[in-house]
Amino acid sequence: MNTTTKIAVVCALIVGFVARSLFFIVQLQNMMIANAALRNQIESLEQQQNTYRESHSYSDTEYFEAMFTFYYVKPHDQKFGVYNLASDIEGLKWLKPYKEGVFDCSEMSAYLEWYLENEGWHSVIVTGDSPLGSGQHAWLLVETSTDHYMPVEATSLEVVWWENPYFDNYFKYDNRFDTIQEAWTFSKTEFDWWD
Ligand SMILES: [Ca+2]
Repeated sequence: MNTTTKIAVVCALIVGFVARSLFFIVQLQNMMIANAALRNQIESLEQQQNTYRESHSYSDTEYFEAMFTFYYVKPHDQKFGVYNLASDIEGLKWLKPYKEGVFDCSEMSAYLEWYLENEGWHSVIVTGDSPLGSGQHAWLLVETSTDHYMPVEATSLEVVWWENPYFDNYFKYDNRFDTIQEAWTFSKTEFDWWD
């Protein structure tokens, strides 16, 4: 290899090295630009998230949907029959004691409504003057044949039978709640048996 050729080779190597270095510098710059853009995007998303958190308050509907999504897990078939109902209630006992204002007729009714619904009984919570004339009360009406209901006393876990002298009074009430959502909308503290 003569001198001229050697110089040409060295020059070619130098040019190649410089070109490659320039390529890496450009690539590095591009990466840095992309990185900065990504960081800006993350910051912007974080700001959006913070703004959403600060400004967003859940509506009752959203809260209900989240809270009660799995509250009712009903069997496919509805149960009927007064004696079947009595049989399903028989043997149930309250493990939590009755406590006025904490776990009383309204919480017990709400709990029993939940239990019976999930056992296949269409049940509604009703409230009003006590059928026995002793102040305010809550109890259940359970559909035992189509559009016919039997009263159930949640506090004593008993069906109220036809011969009960106050039987008719059990169908006189002020409020009727088909679901816990309805009851909870009416009062946040009366029917919250889980709290
Ligand atoms: Ca119900």
